[in-house]
Amino acid sequence: MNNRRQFLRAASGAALLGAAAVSRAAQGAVPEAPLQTKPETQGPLAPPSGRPYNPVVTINGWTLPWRMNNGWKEFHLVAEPVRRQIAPGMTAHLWGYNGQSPGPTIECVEGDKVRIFVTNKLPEHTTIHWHGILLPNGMDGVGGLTQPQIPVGKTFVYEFEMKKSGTFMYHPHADEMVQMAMGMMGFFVVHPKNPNFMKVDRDFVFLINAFDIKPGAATPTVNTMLDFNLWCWNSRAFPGIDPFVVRTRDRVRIRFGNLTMTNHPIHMHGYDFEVTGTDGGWVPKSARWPEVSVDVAVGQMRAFEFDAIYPGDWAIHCHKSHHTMNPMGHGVPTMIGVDHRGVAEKIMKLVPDYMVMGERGMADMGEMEMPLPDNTLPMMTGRGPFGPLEMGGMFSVVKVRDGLARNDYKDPGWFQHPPGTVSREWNGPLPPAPAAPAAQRPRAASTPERELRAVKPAPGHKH
Ligand SMILES: [Cu+2]
Repeated sequence: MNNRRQFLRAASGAALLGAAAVSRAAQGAVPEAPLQTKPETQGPLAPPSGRPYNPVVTINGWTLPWRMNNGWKEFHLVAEPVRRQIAPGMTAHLWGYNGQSPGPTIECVEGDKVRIFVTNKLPEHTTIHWHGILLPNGMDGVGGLTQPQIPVGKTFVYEFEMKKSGTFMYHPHADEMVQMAMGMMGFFVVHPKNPNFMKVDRDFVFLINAFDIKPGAATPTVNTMLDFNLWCWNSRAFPGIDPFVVRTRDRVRIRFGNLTMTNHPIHMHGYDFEVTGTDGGWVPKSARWPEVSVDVAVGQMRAFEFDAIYPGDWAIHCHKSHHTMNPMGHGVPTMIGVDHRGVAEKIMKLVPDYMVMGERGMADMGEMEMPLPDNTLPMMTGRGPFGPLEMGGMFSVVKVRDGLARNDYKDPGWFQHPPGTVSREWNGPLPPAPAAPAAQRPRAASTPERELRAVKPAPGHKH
């Protein structure tokens, strides 16, 4: 983690040019704004001061350090252009906070008095709205409605007391569509005052975001309304999304918020779970029901919990299948069942590299080495212990393992299956095909009309 002294020096240099980011007096009062540029999951930040709590782990992200100042917990966010590796092989030019999109997770405790400095290093004005947090109206961060916009180069301060614990987020309420389409958002967790309330052993958080970055480009198309092509968790797409590493028998919570323009049914394999929280608060026990998928609508947050009693590599993904794909290839026509060998031969005489795609489905693309434009992810990619995964976008793995240390979030590698527990090819005799019960045999009424017409009347039959 680098510190921000360099930036503050640069800012005071800029003051000479009449574009002061922070006034000299304010500079003395503003805490450092730590910077993070590594895309890997940074692990929990144990609270060095203030009330005790059980920290969260931000998937491919980090938690913003703070300082205590006369009973106030002080944070410093810097809104700025950033470079974010979406997955190895592709880096996007986004806007974010403190070196990354999304910005750092802010963690504090119910009852805390929080002061957040926001410095605007974007090329346009901004604000921050604290989504779901109960606060004075003037701290709500809606540019033009509850405050003036934060001009380029200026620092504003937000101050409020945490009235309740829960799962929240922050994002601009300024140039709405552009700033979120560029990646400006962050997670905000308020821990309960009693660390034993809703206590879990592992608590993961991430934001769901989407970009429209044309193959070969690096900057999102910001005026896109629905047709996004990069489906991300914390501005990362598979295989760039780190695994959720869990110790067998841990109580686990996974929390996420949706800042895309469509809903995402988040599905986890191997377990059932209960939704225990939303951005509105904790769900009482009597109001929970079991699920294996939970849909998260636009602008919503969900937290679910389970006891990790089944070791394994359990997929976790959005259940919209085009959300587990990367950009390339969606413009390809469906060729399943089309025999175009003759056509391909003719075209290959004209275009030597011509490649026929998709006549048996698209699975071959998981393995194919296709020429891609620079800075572009393959549509389906990633390898597992049994071959190509044929995935992209919103996909990761919950890795439940015996014998991990309490705070060990290192990737433990692939699951070692107990002998005889993996699906395998069957080489023995097949059971005879069962006869359909009489009730299920096709009746004349269900025979397609075309076939009915083809049936010739029996000799001597009269209409
Ligand atoms: Cu989705």
